[in-house]
Amino acid sequence: MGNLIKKKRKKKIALIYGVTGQDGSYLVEFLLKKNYIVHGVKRRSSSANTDRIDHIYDSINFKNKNFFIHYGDITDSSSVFNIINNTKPNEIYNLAAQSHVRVSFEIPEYTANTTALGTLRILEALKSLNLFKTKYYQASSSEMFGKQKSNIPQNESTKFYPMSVYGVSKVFAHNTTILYREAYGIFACNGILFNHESPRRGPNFVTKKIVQGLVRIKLKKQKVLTLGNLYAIRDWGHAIDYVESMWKIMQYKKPDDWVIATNYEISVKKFINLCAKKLKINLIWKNNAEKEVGIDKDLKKTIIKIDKKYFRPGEVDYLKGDFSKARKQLKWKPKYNINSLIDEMIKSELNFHEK
Ligand code: NAP
Ligand code: F7E
Repeated sequence: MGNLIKKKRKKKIALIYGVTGQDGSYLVEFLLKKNYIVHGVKRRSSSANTDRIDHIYDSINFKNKNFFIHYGDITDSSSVFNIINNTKPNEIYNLAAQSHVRVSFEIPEYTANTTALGTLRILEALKSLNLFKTKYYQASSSEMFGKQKSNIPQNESTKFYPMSVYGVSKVFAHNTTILYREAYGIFACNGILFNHESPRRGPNFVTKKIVQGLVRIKLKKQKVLTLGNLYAIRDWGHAIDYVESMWKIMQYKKPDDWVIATNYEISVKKFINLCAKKLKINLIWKNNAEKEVGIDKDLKKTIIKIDKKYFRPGEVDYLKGDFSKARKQLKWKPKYNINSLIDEMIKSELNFHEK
């Protein structure tokens, strides 16, 4: 009898903005396993942008009948309105953003339009369509904490001090989410996620760039890896763990804001050292500041150099998250640690070159 009722219960509908990104791709997999019908929004681009989800959605074979893709853009209000109206989702996950911090200094207005105003467009659409039962998840970011001298680790009460256009835009989106929750009663939540990585991470984020570079150097397909600030400290988790937290946030009895992190922090340089050790590269460091170099001691060759172009006009030096609220109320904790994360990223990179 219980099974019969379960079968008859209507499937939940989720709408994901940013479905082609790192987190979007893992979230589709997660929600399909939970028996959701999933709609994803992809933007038009002149070259393929669906690599991360092609294995789930295949337009020729229709591999998954519960997954649908729509063309749309978070900067286009009419498309946001129409997609939400046509899909009438139970849950919206807004992961769409110009998500690169350094790039946000170069395209500030576009970043604000996407990362800040995109949130407003979705919430306004929910309000105009009277969809007050649709839950909303906002991809907030530890980058909002920015410059913190003594507030370490950061939690839900830590004051924001963003140091980039991206960070400022995320603060706007975060506060807009709270406003629509309080002013209109929308079930709108913020997940304040610290850095999270995976084999699907974009190649211009530092962890992927390091793993990709060192593997290629090991295989003699690249000579030098050029980086920026080696001394920034981050709390790095795995995207698979973090998309689970997004879903848990949406299932909690009331809408709220949550920090999601591992509470373990290392510098970019330590991340490089861990990768080098796992790849059996005998790495030593020489010189300071912009002249600092990483040398393969066995081959007597410089394999890491610093280039000023990767430094940012405003830097975030130290991020470490306190996720005790999520641990206690959502019963969430990460399954991966920094070692298993790096192991998986290296393995995937090596597999790629073996093909
Ligand atoms: P990502 O890989 O850069 O993915 C961003 C997604 O947004 C992509 O699907 C991208 O589409 C889409 N997008 C960009 N501009 C758009 C537009 N104008 N209209 C519609 N879609 C657009 O980012 P991620 O690492 O998965 O992160 C997901 C979200 O979490 C982002 O909002 C990010 O800012 C936030 N966040 C990430 C982290 C992290 O460490 N990963 C931490 C905290 C918060 P294309 O594929 O076409 O580019
Ligand atoms: O930089 C330093 C850089 O670009 C990490 C996004 O997902 O997480 C991410 O933002 C650190 C910074 O991530 C290079 O200066 C050194 O201090 O990998 P990243 P991010 O800026 O922390 C937050 C939470 C988000 O929300 C964002 O969407 O590494 N670094 N050398 C470098 N960074 C890059 N990208 N490239 C370098 O060559």
